[in-house]
Amino acid sequence: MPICPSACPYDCPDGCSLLVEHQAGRITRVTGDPANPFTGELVCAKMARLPQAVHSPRRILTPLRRTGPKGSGQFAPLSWEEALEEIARRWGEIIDRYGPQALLPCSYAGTMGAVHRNGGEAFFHALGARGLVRTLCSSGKSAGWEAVMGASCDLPPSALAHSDLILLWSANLPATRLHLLPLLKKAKARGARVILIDVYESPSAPLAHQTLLVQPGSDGALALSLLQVLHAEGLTDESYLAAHTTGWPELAATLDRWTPEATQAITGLEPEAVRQLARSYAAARAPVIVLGSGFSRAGNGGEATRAIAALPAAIGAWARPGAGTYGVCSSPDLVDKSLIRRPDLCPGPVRAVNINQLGPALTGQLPGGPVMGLYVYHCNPASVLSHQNAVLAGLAREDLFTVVHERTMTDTARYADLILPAPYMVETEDLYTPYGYRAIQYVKPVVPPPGQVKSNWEVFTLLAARLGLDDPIFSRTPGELCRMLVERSTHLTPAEKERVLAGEPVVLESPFRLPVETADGKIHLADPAPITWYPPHGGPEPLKLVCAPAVHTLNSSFQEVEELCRLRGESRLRMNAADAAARGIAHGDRVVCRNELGQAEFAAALDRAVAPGTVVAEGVYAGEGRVNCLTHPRLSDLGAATTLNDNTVEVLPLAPLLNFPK
Ligand SMILES: Nc1nc2c(c(=O)[nH]1)N[C@H]1C(S)=C(S)[C@@H](COP(=O)(O)OP(=O)(O)OC[C@H]3O[C@@H](n4cnc5c(=O)[nH]c(N)nc54)[C@H](O)[C@@H]3O)O[C@H]1N2
Ligand SMILES: Nc1nc2c(c(=O)[nH]1)N[C@H]1C(S)=C(S)[C@@H](COP(=O)(O)OP(=O)(O)OC[C@H]3O[C@@H](n4cnc5c(=O)[nH]c(N)nc54)[C@H](O)[C@@H]3O)O[C@H]1N2
Ligand SMILES: [Mo]
Repeated sequence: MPICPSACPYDCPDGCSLLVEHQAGRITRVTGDPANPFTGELVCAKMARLPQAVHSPRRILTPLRRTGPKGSGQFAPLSWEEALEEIARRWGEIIDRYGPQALLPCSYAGTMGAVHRNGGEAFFHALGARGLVRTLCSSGKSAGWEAVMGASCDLPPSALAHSDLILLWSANLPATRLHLLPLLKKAKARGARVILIDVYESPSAPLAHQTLLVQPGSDGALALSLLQVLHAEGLTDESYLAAHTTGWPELAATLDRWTPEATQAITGLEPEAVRQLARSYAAARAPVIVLGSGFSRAGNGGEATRAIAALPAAIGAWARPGAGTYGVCSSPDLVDKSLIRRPDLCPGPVRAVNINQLGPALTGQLPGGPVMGLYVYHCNPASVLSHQNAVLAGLAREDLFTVVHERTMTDTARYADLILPAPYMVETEDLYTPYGYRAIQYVKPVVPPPGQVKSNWEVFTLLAARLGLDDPIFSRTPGELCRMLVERSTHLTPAEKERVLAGEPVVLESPFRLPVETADGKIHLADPAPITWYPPHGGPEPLKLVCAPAVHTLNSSFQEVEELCRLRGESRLRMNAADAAARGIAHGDRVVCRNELGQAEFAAALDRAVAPGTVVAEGVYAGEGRVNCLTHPRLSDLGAATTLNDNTVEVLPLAPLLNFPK
């Protein structure tokens, strides 16, 4: 059976290299490509079932036009010719009446390929459309890191194998960083200790020797307490601090405020547990903080990242091989994506919508003029964005012309006026540069696209031709764009470029020791002010709501695979046992979770420990009345990011009669 190399296009730090078996236009098996030394033969449960996704009966294979009310999911096929003609006509009318900024693109992370993720930006820049600020994921974390470390990259994942203390801080390895598991196992076999810091016993908990359950939004306070103990007990590396940081005296002068006793009410941790953690951290030879992003999706997420980023500096970790952090910024952009995004094509300054505020933008609650045309590609805003009810109200607007380029009838596609059929990566050509380690892979299609499916870039070139956008980029093929990105990369040697263009997964060695890439080469601990902690946005309800990833789906993707949906199970709300008991809720009961924005139903789950006063909803589920009804479109302090984990709710048993008999 023919086997072709490919790469995972999903938004995951591990970015696997793959081998795809196929026969007669169908893919039959997907395995890990041993040519990639980091991801090797191990693939996740999701990717192993890619054939079921690609050949799902739910796939959309032709353009579709809406025939029923918005949201009804009633559509009839039309030709590409008719669809493109309709888009050009409707957009022309919108531009004539409201100007091009009444057109808004909405895209995020359905594919991470350099061409198909970014090419639309060139198109919408050339059109002069409204801008989209894409800060849905971990921009708060990135901004906090940059404030302290500049453009520095942290450790490569291989560092873990050499570590003797691994803090899994807000990091869910079995779900989101599977390829760290073999490295963690090696480190543990050599005696490394593993500590999980999370708001609940996540799937990472069984990997850890100890789990510290903290209050959501309290991580910055915990980091400051650790710094306080390190400082008070003389465990800091003062010569490292003097040589490589600025602002340590100013920060140290504030630390008395952050004793473990003072932060106990914030973090929920026993002071002695915090002291022990600080001492172990200082005593370790090569401590690594594996930093996920969940903690940073809060009103204080940027500042919290600053505080965590100060920890390795305080003990001089960066001077020691294998010590520091992993997971914040593990790879520089190996190719210059602005060559594809082409901000220079923009006719002038444009207003922009932050993707987290799409609902308010579509329902006219934000300044900037009306949005009359929406083009959604590789994103499922109706499921993944905060304030789901506002997003749905916006999408339901009769006067909004919505085009959705999708693979299946997602929550968003249901509201489209026109749906265009989209591909899987095995049907496209693209260049992948994973963000969890330094690697690059150029991938060709394995099978032809089924039906009338077209790639993101192909649609943009067709639309550009209709709309008279004549920059030469719009006549380039994806292959030509990939080649241009590789050839113009300043990070790759000529030999590496050749290997990339030959289709090899090229994994680059990263140095253990990090050069601090701030303007002055120093780690900034008090710029513009000493690192601090302030409360997250919070809310009036008594329980804090956290949205955690599910193992068997990736954001809203993979729900087209029934087997994965079965393995994931129904939508659950994980609760602390005492909080549940106080509300008369037992394991398995149907509950309703409410706040001022909306309400959503779940099955209560009490089988894993959860921090008191906290509830956790794993995964994104299709349908209305889901967890994102309860999440605010407020932004983080730094990075204008989502604050999806910074909301409060009340939980009630759903009519007790419904829960009986079991
Ligand atoms: N299987 C699977 N894989 C995925 C995804 C998925 O949905 N499913 N999503 C992909 C994407 S887009 C991304 S960005 C990454 C995300 O990958 P991660 O960064 O690992 O995941 P997060 O969503 O950030 O959540 C990690 C953990 O943070 C915890 N957490 C939440 N709030 C807090 C807090 O205030 N303090 C602390 N200490 N912990 C907290 C959550 O309980 C969760 O266990 O994973 C990618 N990979
Ligand atoms: N409650 C809750 N909300 C969340 C999260 C959570 O964990 N919990 N995670 C958040 C995070 S970290 C992120 S990054 C976002 C992710 O949000 P999104 O970027 O919307 O990601 P997905 O939900 O995976 O949806 C991507 C869609 O793109 C489509 N797609 C894939 N490839 C292509 C392609 O080549 N072309 C086109 N046109 N379409 C394609 C897929 O079919 C899928 O429907 O969600 C955020 N929202
Ligand atoms: Mo993400």
